[in-house]
Amino acid sequence: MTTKTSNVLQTLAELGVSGDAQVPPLFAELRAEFDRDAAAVNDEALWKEFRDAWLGRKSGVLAHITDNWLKPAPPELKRAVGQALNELRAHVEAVVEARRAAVEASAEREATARERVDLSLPGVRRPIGTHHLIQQTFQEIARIFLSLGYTVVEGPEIETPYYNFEALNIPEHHPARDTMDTFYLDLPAGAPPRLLRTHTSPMQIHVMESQQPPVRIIVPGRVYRRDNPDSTHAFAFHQIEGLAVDTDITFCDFKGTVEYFVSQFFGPQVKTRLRSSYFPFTEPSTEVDASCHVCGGSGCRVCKFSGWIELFGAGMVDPAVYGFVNYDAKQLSGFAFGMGVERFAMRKYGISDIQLFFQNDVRFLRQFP
Ligand code: FA5
Repeated sequence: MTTKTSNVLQTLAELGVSGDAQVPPLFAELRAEFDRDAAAVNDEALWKEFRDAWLGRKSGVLAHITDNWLKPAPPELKRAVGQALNELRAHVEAVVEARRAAVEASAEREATARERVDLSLPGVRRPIGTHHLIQQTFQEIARIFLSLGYTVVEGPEIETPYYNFEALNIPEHHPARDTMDTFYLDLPAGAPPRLLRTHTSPMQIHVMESQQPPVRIIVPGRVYRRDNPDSTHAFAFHQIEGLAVDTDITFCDFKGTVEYFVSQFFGPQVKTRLRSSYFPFTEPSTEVDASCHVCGGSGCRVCKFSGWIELFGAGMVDPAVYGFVNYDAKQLSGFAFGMGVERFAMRKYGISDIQLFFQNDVRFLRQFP
């Protein structure tokens, strides 16, 4: 209670009021003070304080006036005090209610302003991942072969020695098995042996076993070898196998396909050459080289100053393989190839260490969005 309203704790006699002419100024002063208090109320806590100060049942200003001024007032003052008190009460109650509504409305306005969603603001950009460079390279190679009418098939990473070797014309003790040092699965004694495929070529057999020619497929997938990791070798890496078999496929078709693929992947300025090689499941076998896309063939660090870069192994399907899948070797011919995907990506993007593909260092990955 302020000093001014503290006079409501006194009786009229103590305040020296003896005639009804003195009553209205007394109430006018109170009302002015109330109006000043009301003007300062601007939040809910202040409003509650203000309401209790004026309307509180026991110690509110109006309760004190009733107890100290009205009740003990001499009969000649009672009417004037009663009437003035009623008027003041009506005013106080109306203003207290109006301030409540105003405070509530302004709190609501503030909350709405705080929670307002501005739809015109640009959204918060969340960083999203991208495909790994290996996946991107898969997709790029697949896109080229799909445009030539090939389809994509996938197969198991756990294989039998039959599919990984024998049916590909690599019998037991054949030296070609040594070049693909193999992870065998640790199985209970007596269980048929299983291995992690060392190349995607077993899918040639699966596909030819289940499908009649013409065949035009590519097979992307992960393969495993007991190779010591270094800058060009990993023990788990990726290959893309290709196989085309039909009644009239020639070495020229093979060469044309290779040239088209290489020029699409590396650019039209890149030339190809075929070098004689050996794989038990192709005859003749060849290694495909491309003119160095960095120096154009004049020699640089990337091509070890030879002007050529080795790309992949390939060849015409060896007729012995057709025997394993009941294809008629006299009627059919075809070619196959197997590419190392990491090595392709390394050549195309100038990456010097294959291990970078597997370390998941975002500083490396972010360079290939
Ligand atoms: C093969 O795996 C044959 N299956 C390819 C083939 C298929 C020939 C069809 C003929 C017909 P090779 O062992 O060369 O061939 O491996 C193919 C490619 O895999 C290599 O050119 C190389 O790019 C990649 N490669 C081989 N070993 C590794 C390794 N440890 N780490 C990364 N890439 C490798």
